[in-house]
Amino acid sequence: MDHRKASLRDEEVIQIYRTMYLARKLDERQWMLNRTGKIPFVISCQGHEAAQVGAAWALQAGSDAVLPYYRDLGVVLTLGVSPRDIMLAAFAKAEDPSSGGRQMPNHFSDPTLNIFTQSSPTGSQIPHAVGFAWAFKVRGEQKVAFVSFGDGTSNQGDFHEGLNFAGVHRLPVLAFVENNTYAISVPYHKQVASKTIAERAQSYGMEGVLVDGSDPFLVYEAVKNARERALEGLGGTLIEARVSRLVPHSSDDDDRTYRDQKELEEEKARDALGKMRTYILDKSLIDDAALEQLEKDVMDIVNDATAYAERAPYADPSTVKRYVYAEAE
Ligand SMILES: Cc1ncc(C[n+]2csc(CCOP(=O)(O)OP(=O)(O)O)c2C)c(N)n1
Repeated sequence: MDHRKASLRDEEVIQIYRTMYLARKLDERQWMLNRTGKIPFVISCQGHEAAQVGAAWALQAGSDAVLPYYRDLGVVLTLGVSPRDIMLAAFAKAEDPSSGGRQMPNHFSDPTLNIFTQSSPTGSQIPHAVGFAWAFKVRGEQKVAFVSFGDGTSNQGDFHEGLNFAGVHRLPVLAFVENNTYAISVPYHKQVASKTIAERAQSYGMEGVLVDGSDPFLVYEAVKNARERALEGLGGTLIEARVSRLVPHSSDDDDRTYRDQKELEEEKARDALGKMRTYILDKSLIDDAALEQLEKDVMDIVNDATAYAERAPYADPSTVKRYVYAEAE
């Protein structure tokens, strides 16, 4: 889709590409750090960036409640989480703002940006988001709750209970499914009988929208429209973005045991990040030299975040009980 059809300015398109590129490079760096034994775990955004940045571009940072899931590096970077904060969590250092180095990486949280952490059981963030939306409605606040998750998670009880409640009460919830067609090793056709996840919205009395998650402008438009409907009191939307998972489920997984590598190579050839790079050059939104400089600047940021987090101190062992037990005043 042409970005002008989505009323996006040229400069915004460059920023969207930059954020997608930053997410990819931070993610790749984490795999290198994991394979060299420096960080314990990686769970990737690779292949989801276009959908994530496009979706978050339509949100009001610091006002809307955002309950992302572990792949949503592109969402949280768009909303203002810094690369240093991402790396501090990856290295489990004391200064990590999401948990002081205690939580698994990618359980993103930043209360100053209204980003609230998910719990590790997948889908538990959905009823939490519905609760936020209910509060917004009761208080008459012009805000929405955005919650994201994967296709496998749309089979959890929390999904059905949360969306049913949101539908009954016409709550301003944007439920965003990043459908990469795998739940670890289980392919879509073995977990969902319907053709799409979006069509499940009908049974909750909500709008359902299916969108190509490799096109950030389409995703932006879908989320923006859904947000406007929600603010008009017309209820929530279930948005399904079709994306690709370009790497194994996590750094503890070997996808060669269950995934057709030819299919994976085909998905890599259609990588949304490469498509976006071609788009901004073809539309002359940037020239080769400026794009090279932009990418070099991003790598400097990734290097800075890595060095900063690696040098940062671990939490003091005497604080081990902090955030687990209430502390005496
Ligand atoms: C309730 C629950 N069951 C199982 C798990 C283990 N688990 C972690 S991620 C995951 C797959 C989720 O797949 P999906 O929702 O499609 O998201 P994706 O990782 O593919 O983006 C599973 C089964 C969990 N964390 N919580």
